[in-house]
Amino acid sequence: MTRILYSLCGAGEGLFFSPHCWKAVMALAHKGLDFDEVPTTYGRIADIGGGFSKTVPVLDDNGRLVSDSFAIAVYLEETYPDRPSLFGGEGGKALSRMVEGYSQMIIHPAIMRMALLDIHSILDEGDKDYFRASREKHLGKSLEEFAAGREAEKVAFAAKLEPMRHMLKFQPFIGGESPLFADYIVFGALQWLRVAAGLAMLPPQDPVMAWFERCLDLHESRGCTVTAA
Ligand SMILES: N[C@@H](CCC(=O)N[C@@H](CS)C(=O)NCC(=O)O)C(=O)O
Repeated sequence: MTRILYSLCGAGEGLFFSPHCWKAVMALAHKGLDFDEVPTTYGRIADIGGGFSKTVPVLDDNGRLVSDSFAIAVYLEETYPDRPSLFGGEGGKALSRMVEGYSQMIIHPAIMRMALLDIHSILDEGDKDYFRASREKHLGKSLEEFAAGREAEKVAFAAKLEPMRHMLKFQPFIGGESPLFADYIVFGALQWLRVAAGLAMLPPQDPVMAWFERCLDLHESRGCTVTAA
């Protein structure tokens, strides 16, 4: 039995920084499944399974290929139902889509504004031109122009986590007393920021930081295997 997760890396093979790949890593760890995390640059994604996916993460579970972090979590839940649940039932799976929307539409764009140049700087040299060209085409401006608002975004960022602080008044994890995949969705976003640029824009006494530290401690401190910027 071989289980491989293809996971985006920067310069240095252990520099795993992708929010979506961290979701898949934490989902596999939550299920208690052994896997090899294969460092994959942007330039190597096309080599996985003969061009199976344009994006990582990609899970190869003994020959069965699955791409997309949420689809990987659903696959793991259905394939390994006797392992700890990632969703706590159908309602939890449905609610996790709301958390995915919050993370990708509110938190990710803010992280892009704060950390795009930092992300570019930690990439493998062979990826830098591709990243710049593809992101500048998508943004319609240079990385530097886009990053001009980074200091203002650092001030504005804490307010975007207010839904998390509201939730943390009632429970230690989005999943309740213990984490579920929904926690790993937001964790993946903040781990991306931590690895690329650090979390200095959030005060240490912020309840979100306490929750994030709890997530870093999970699954034999898997999240701490990559150091903060
Ligand atoms: N919806 C996908 C998004 C995956 C995704 O966008 N991955 C990025 C890395 S964080 C990627 O592989 N991008 C390839 C590229 O930009 O060429 C998921 O949740 O897995």
